[in-house]
Amino acid sequence: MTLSACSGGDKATTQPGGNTPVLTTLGISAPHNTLAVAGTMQLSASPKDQNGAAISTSVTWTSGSNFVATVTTAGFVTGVAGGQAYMYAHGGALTDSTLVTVITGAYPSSQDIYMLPLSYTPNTADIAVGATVLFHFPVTAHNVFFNAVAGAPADIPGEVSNQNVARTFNTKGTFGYRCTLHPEMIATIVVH
Ligand SMILES: [Cu+2]
Repeated sequence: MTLSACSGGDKATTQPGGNTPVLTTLGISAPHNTLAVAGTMQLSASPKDQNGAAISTSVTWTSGSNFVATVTTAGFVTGVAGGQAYMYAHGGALTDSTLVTVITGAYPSSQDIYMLPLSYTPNTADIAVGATVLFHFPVTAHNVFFNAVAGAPADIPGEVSNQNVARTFNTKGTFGYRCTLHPEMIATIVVH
């Protein structure tokens, strides 16, 4: 008897390059770095293979410290007490984590954002509604565009350097912004 090449299911899981998809990253993300006590947020995962393609893998979550923040197996986080805790994602043979800070006081009413070298720092800032953010523009020119999201303050357009520009955030929400001069400069301000 001669075995002929199988034209069935095996080929469906093999890619043109001949490499079978292998779970390579869990692709976890969090909407905020910071939570208030009793604040909540949903963590997410988008598992990818070695080629960056989505791969179906069930991901479950655990908390590094239930005293600071709890998390359901589905990734729903609740702040419990002031401190920091890693939230761990488990999928296949992989584990990844994201650090959550739970604050006990009010969110800050002012925040400084720096732009050295080619990134906004801090990349995610949590502020109180009505807070003022001071953008520190260095020698290298940058700008700030809020992508026309309702409730965002006015953009800081053009090529801005060697000055500080303030913007006030009077609407609660999550406001992404970017520099049109440097596509890699993307950041977020969360107004609580
Ligand atoms: Cu820039």
